Amino acid sequence: QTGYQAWLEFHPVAPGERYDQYLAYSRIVCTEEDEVIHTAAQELSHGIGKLLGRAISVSENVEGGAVIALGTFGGGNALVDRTFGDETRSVIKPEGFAIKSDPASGSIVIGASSASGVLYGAFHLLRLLSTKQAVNGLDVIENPVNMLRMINQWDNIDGSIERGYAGKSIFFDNNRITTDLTRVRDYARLLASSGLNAISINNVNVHQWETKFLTGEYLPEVAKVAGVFRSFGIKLFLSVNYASPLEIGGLSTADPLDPAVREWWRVKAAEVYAAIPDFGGFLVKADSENRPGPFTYDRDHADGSNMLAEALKPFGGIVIWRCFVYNCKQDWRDRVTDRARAAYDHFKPLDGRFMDNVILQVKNGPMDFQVREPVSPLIGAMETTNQMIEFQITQEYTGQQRHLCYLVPQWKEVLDFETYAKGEGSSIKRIVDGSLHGNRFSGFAAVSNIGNDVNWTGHLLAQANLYGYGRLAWNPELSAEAIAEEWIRLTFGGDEKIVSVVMSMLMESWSIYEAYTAPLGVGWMVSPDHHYGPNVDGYEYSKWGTYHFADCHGIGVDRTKATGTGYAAQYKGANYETYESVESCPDELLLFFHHVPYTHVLHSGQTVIQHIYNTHFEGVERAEQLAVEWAGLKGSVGELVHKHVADRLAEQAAHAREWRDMINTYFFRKSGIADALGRTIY
Ligand code: BDP
Repeated sequence: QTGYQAWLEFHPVAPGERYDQYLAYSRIVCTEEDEVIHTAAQELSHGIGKLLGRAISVSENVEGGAVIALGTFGGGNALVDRTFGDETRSVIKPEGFAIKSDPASGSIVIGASSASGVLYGAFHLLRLLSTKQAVNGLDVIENPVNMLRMINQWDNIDGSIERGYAGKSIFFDNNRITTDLTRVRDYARLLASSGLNAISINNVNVHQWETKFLTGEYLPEVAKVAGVFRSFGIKLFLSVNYASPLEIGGLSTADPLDPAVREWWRVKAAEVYAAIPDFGGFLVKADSENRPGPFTYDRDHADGSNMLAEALKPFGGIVIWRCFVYNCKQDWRDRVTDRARAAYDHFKPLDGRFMDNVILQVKNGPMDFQVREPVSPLIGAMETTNQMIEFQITQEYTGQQRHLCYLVPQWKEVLDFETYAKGEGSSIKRIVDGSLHGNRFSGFAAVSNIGNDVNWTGHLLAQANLYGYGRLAWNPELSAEAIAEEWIRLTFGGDEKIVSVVMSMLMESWSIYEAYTAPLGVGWMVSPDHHYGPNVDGYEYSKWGTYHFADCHGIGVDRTKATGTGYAAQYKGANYETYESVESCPDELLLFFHHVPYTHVLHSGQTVIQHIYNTHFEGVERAEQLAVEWAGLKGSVGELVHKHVADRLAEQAAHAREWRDMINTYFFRKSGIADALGRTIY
């Protein structure tokens, strides 16, 4: 057991469990000639075959005995058509599905209005079977809540992955697109089985070579990759270089209002669609961290994105335009320029100017995927603009897949956050599912955490984040616990001891990581560039806009309207007041919004300095405890997997001690205040 199969391991069902019940289905009935439906039938046959330890065939024969039938409504599968009446059909959305038991034949019938709906239905049924649930009397209706459920790869053509912690790219190698697409296919299965439907395959930082993806030299190869994803109902997107007309088009400008530039993009879009008829569209990082963009020509981001949207529109393509735009060359002596403000300041005034096939992709927080940040105030603030949220599955700032950090609880908090964008009931999840503002396009994007490591994610338990992201994008109402439990059962089988131990490890892990790293929402304090490990002042005197302002009196960033950068005023309604006031600001975000003395007393009753000491001592104890809990599973999980995770947890504990000692010593020396509990601080 290497972890390669991830949540599609299909552990055998033991006789005496549900074995006999599952054995009753004699074949899989599939009558439609469609690539995705065939994938669905094959997946069922493969999965059930492994669960039961015997082959189950795919047939077109509808009549006779209990079967598993699948197909689209009106698509020619008689069992599907007689099982689902108009009432059911009318509530199934394009990618949704229904699963129903047919009392007459004892069959299970999967019906959907599209082929991808059938595939999601097949994976749903496999999930039920793999988690050993009863499947007689099924009556399931599922629709995805979010339209776009996307993964962003940050892979480079040389095979490296920006912020990748699980090996090299599975897409690219040595300046070519990989020709053996077996691994890409296996990845597509993992994504589709968790509910995802879109992928951009190259890094948002598009350099010279990747710019050429839009040329005849690379398009045929990109088309082959698109073909692999197509058979799993997943659309392919490319990250594009805003300066492409200059770099590969021979033009002297990339000015979005220049007719020659617009024409160049129109022709380019037509070429791309000739190669990939169902191409998704372009993902763009512009005017951000030294990438080119419309600012060079004194144009704004509506001009820039609309130009691309116009080119893609005839083909049904979309432009996903990132809002991670800020000044990365600021003067650290300037206490007023606030990076947290930047996305809102740049984009909010442009509301109403974007074409309807532009989507703004906004990071979950205003800074950059820290372990704790407030929710971005831009999400929901643009009533007439399509928006989607961007999460980071790859653990750049959360332990780089050497530390355990199950991120679903963090994402849940973000999604449940009340923005008051349209008064009460304006949660983030209702904005990104498009329902609050009635957007044409919306959804989820996230940076992937996979590479060519045999277990995909480096740390085996980090697979839970990839799986959880897909499940949450499908249905943000699922709880973090429910997703974790599903993932554990699918990955490790049904042993209750494994379920309870791994569940508690996952559910504690985010708070443990937060405890021994940067305190109270202040963020950063990591080593510059690679972002692993503690370095309290690593970013303090730099150009990146990431400061904590610690001195001998206190710490934190004053982002109030009254005396600080004014960032707090970007929030609506009660949120503004809550964050503006040092009294009402939640403890976990105190230092994000306020500069306070070390003796400031938190709602918890502790002073800031004592909180720092306590959480860092406790964080280490809790990290050590993770290793103890896992040790208790020796013999219950495969030996290789056990050792692999044990090694990572040992490194995490050692590294947590390094964090503790550096942070505690730093603040002890700065503040001169001793630990009230008298523990050793160096
Ligand atoms: C930061 C990463 C950087 C990315 C950037 C982005 O450190 O590598 O290019 O975000 O999102 O978190 O564009």
